[in-house]
Amino acid sequence: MPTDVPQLMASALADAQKVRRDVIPVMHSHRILEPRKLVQSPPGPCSQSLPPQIRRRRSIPSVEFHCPLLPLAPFVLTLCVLLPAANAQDWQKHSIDNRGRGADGVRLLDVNADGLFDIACGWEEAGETRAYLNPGPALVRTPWPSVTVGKSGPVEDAVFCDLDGDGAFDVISASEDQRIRVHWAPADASRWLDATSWTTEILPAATGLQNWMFTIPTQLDGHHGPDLVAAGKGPEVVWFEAPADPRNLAAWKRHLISSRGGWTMGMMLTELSGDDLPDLLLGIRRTNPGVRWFRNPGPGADLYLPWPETGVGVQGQAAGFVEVADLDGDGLTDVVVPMMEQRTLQIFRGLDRTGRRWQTTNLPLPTERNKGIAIGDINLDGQADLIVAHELGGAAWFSHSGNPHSTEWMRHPIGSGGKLDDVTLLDLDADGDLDVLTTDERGQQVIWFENPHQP
Ligand SMILES: [Ca+2]
Ligand SMILES: [Ca+2]
Ligand SMILES: [Ca+2]
Ligand SMILES: [Ca+2]
Repeated sequence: MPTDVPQLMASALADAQKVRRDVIPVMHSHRILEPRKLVQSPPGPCSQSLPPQIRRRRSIPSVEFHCPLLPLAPFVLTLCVLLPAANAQDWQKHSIDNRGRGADGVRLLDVNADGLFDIACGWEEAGETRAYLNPGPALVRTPWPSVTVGKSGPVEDAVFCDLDGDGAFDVISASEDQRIRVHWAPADASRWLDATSWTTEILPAATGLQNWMFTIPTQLDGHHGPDLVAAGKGPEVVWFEAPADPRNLAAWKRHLISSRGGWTMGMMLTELSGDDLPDLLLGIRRTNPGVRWFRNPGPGADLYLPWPETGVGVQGQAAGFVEVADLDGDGLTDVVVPMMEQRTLQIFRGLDRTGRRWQTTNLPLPTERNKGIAIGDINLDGQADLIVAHELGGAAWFSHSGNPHSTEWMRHPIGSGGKLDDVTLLDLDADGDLDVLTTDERGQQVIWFENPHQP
């Protein structure tokens, strides 16, 4: 019987993957995904590749999920609304991994089917990529069991996906040495936390084109295994088509989405054009800066054509990460983007289902270099709140007083210092409120802030 945490995790992982392989190979994807995202991304071993967005979106209108007292009476709702705003010192900071330098953003997926999101993280200065198994609420404040899955150069992004469909979740890293790497997980689940059992290979079709910032694994063409959408610090936005044998990385083919990319800060697949095909939304910092989306031209042969571009708001302004939600509950997607070189957070209200008409609100912020964004109900009042991470330190969340498309948002600091990346909201300690997961490249590295708004 295993006695320590890594052994327990490995044992649980082995059990979970045995179940997956023997009985229901892809059931874990469906269990975690919200139906809305399943529509956007066909089911497959990587279709839960956007868990932060799934979770955030799920969290917005679901008042009973975030405010358990709500069903009791409007009186209780009033109490929730009147709860005092939390102070920065109320948000306790915890470190998941403080060994090394340069933790640069997290991507989540439940890789061992225990219902808890696990983490992939690229360490840019250390030149390696690590994966973490969520130890559950009781141990979540201590360092998490982890494995270095491989060397990955000056890595900007790492994401889980079972790329070869063997039941073990692999990791794909995007790096500023003009390479995309696949870190193949051991098929033997009991060795998942053993670094020597992972192997790293380079995706030839990506090499030398430009520095890479992100990949999104997704089943794009409906053939073979999951494909990879990728963007970087250059004009090429592309997707890589998986061959019949995904392990044969030399056989992956590159297809152009657009030559109007740039220094990509934010990137997500989300349906914006009203045809149920996932479109690509980008926030670009330099080289063609701005917020824009590219319409998925598929299905069938049209998928291989360039994707038509639509600007969101005024172009030419340096954008940070991007996030979408139906902020006002009118059934239309809204887009929220922190601005890198302006003292604003831009809120774009979707005005129809074409993705072409947007109403812009510029929410004033204290400084420039606004970077990370997440949406969720932080204070459990049933209304969507925003959280913005600052590149030069600190994060704050914002609550509105009824109209999210006004500038009447109240700012609440969470912490200061460090160099933060994007932020992700999830209830890590299982106390009913959304905590804040992020990385601090210059501080305690992979960190989370504990939401003090306990129900
Ligand atoms: Ca898990
Ligand atoms: Ca695999
Ligand atoms: Ca709220
Ligand atoms: Ca919590």
